[in-house]
Amino acid sequence: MARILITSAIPYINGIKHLGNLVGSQLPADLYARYMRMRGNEVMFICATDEHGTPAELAAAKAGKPVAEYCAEMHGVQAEIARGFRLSFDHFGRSSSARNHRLTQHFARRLGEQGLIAEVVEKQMFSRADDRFLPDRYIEGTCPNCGYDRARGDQCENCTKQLDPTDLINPRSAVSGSTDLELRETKHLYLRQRVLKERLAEWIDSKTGWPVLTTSIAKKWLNDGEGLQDRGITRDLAWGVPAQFAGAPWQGMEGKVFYVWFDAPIEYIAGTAEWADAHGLDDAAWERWWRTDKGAHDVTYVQFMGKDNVPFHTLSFPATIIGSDEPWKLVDYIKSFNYLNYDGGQFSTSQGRGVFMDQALSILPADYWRWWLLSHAPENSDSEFTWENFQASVNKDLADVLGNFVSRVTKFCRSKFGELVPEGGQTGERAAALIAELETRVRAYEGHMEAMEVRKAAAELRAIWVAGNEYLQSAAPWTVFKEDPERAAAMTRLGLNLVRLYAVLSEPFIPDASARMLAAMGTDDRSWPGPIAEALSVLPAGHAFETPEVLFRKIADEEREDWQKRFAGVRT
Ligand code: B3M
Ligand code: ZN
Repeated sequence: MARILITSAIPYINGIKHLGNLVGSQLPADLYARYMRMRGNEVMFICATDEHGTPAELAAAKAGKPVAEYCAEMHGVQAEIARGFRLSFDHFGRSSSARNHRLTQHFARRLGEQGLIAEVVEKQMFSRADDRFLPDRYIEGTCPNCGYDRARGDQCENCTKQLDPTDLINPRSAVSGSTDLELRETKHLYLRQRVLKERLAEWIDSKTGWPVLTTSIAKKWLNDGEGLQDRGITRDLAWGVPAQFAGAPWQGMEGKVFYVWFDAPIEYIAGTAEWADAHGLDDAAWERWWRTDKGAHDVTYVQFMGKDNVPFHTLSFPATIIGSDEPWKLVDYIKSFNYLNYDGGQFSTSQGRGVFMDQALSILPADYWRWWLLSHAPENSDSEFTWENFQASVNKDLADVLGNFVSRVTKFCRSKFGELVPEGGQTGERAAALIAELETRVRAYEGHMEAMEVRKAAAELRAIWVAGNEYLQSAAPWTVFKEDPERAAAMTRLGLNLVRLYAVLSEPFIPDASARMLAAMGTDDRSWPGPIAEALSVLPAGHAFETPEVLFRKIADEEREDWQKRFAGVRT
């Protein structure tokens, strides 16, 4: 039994995530966590909401609520949707938790004590009307390059030119619209990443088995242009982890907080501590996952995230950990994803384009989405969601292949032998061939799951379902029954056992259907298959089962067209 720590990138608090966000981190992380648990490993699966930063403050202001209240509410909403998608977090924490405040300040203090924090005085735009400093993207004005009048302080959306706030003509606050702005001096803390460059490079070079998508991004940031830069880790904001605290090795940081990307990954650790607190456990319970001096030396730590998050996880967060000079667990493997596009364009939260998690669940149950998203995960390149493709996958893979198999076996048995696993003779050569095929396929499936090859695993699982269907089709117990009911009974017994085996193998992808299949088979034997012949004799003759209701329904053309229209525009 291995111990596996799994974290998913933590979604921002402001708003409900779209399906592209889901398939880029939380969902594949859940797939892996479920698989590892099914294999009998000890798993700790942590996610949380990422609650700090200007976007959270502004979203709260827009909702007319104090930011703490807004975050608490949205955390509840996101947690509920996560449950709806059956994301099996051991804990879904909050980066605004007391645990994260303490740990973030702890890391900052350690980094300061190691001489890795610099105090830098710089000039920033201050809005007198808003009584606050404005981050670059909250300053708007006219683009000096193309004349677009809503260019942001970091970039013009219209002509893509990179800008400084001082480049803008007629700059104004995006918060209030006020033009009463001035450059003011302010002090910030910088993490001296350049000092850590060699140690980071060495660490990344030691990760020979990492996906190219992960290492290429890391190396680009390490070596491109001027290479790794020191990074500002504080902001002039009210909402966040205070940068001035008892025991801090600096002064004069009142009214400032740590940058959201500094405290967000620390929440992986804090979230595990929150888990321990929630279960009334002591610190040792979470430290054995995170402190190599307290039991975490034998933990394998895997992170899941979209490609845009890779630099923060291959460089910034490791810089925090390594720089602390304490025995914290570093990530062992980073699984990163490309983007999922939506019907000829991009999913967009800011523009409300695409299907969002709550909307998806209002149309169809989680398993339908889980199956499509995972079997089309954007692993080696970006992939695209289209309604046609979604309909085809659901109807073919889930309804025609798996659902149909379960329904045929159980209905046939009920009509000829009743709802008890039938006794009977030998199954014959076809069954032997099926078992041999499954032996190979199940081992291949395990290999893909272990390697986090999500699409390959889905393809193998589908092939495993297809094999059962083809067996049933060619063995044709309904025909054999007329001549040799004993043999038809044996075939049916095999079929019913296949239903249980499919339930076990499919659990990580489609947990609800899996549970229904097991319930229908009247068993809670979820043991992972060793030799397939053995796994297919778990349900003995005389064992009672029930014929389940339709496992997966088909998507009709009219429905698809209706959804296509409904989700063509912009979410309001
Ligand atoms: N919230 C960005 C994102 O959701 C950010 C991830 C933090 S992971 C520590 O894409
Ligand atoms: Zn422009």
